Amino acid sequence: MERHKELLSRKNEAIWPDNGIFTRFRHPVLTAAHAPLEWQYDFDRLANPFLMQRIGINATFNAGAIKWQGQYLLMVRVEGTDRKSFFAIAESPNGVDNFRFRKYPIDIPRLADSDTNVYDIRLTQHEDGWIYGLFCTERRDPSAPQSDQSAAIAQCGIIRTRDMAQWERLPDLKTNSPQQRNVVLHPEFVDGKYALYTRPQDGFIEAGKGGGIAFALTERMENAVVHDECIIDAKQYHTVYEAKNGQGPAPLKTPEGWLHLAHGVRHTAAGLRYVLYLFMTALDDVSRIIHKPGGYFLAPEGDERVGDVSNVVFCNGWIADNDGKVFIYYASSDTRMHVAISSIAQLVDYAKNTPEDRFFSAFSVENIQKLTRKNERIEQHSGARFEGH
Ligand code: M1P
Repeated sequence: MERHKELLSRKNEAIWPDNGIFTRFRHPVLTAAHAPLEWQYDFDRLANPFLMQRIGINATFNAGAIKWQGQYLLMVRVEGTDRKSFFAIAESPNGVDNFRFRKYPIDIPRLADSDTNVYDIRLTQHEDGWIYGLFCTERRDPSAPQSDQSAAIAQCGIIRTRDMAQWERLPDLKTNSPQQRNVVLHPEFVDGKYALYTRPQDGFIEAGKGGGIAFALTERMENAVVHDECIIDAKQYHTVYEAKNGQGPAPLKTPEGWLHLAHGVRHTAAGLRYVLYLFMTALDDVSRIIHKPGGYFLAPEGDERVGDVSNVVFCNGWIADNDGKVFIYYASSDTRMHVAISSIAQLVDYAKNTPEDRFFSAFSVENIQKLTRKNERIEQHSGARFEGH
């Protein structure tokens, strides 16, 4: 208990120098070891003479995020040793350390067709007054033969709340896609409708022909139905999102457009590699991309590279403070949660001024030549080597 208390109150520290785009922090903000001991141990001496762990927590990752009553709230995907994920809220006063789980995990109301597993919630404070949580609900594929015990169907589950305590379950989103993950609700109405980013996919793992981040509209969130999904950001050969991609958290509004964080997946000899990338859409058309830097924004580094599913970073929660600071909550390797801090000004600058991917090595060389020549001119002009930096 003493060690647990120490871990929960450990101060986090920024890692310097950073890359000018965001600042990473020394320690993960949440790990399996942060889970309340009351969830894991029976403290009745007679019933548990060995002080044996009765329920194991395997990982805490892929958290939705929201600023709520002055606290930084993460709605965390907690995975038990039984492989089942559930959601639990952890709160911090400063967003970088001292996260503490609420006493009980969230009891998501069940539908008639129970979810086998729930994960990766995206929280959206919508202008209709509700806070929505869109998450992945997974069930065994009913058409799979008995011999296949891993075929699953993923779809989008929907809950909503007004107080981050009581949750109402709505029917799952209906789309024409056989599988659906990474569905995110846009915070504002578009043409009087609810706007969604979806990720239609053919198989449970493979995006197939439906691959890409899509945009779709639904008249209502109660019995939400989407008829058309229009791909706005397709997977593409020899990019960091060549195998599949998915919208991260709900986009952030800025005076120059909407900031989107997404994950991109590519194949490697060591398996799939997940990185984060960023793009912006127009204020007058949230489905039109106006800036898209080439390459990744954030990729797994150091210890982040290793975990239950190695070489993965995933983000489905960020918080923009009123002073423009942005807290990016990302998970590494399906195991633990981290924070990186940036700002609206930095992210917009990054989106507008990072060279786009022009899909050929020769163009990448051209970009480097252009920048180096520019720096040469600056150096000749000032006679000094970038002293201000
Ligand atoms: O294991 C990496 C990620 O794989 C899935 O993401 P996607 O749907 O884009 O393939 C999800 O299961 C996610 O939870 C997981 O982190």
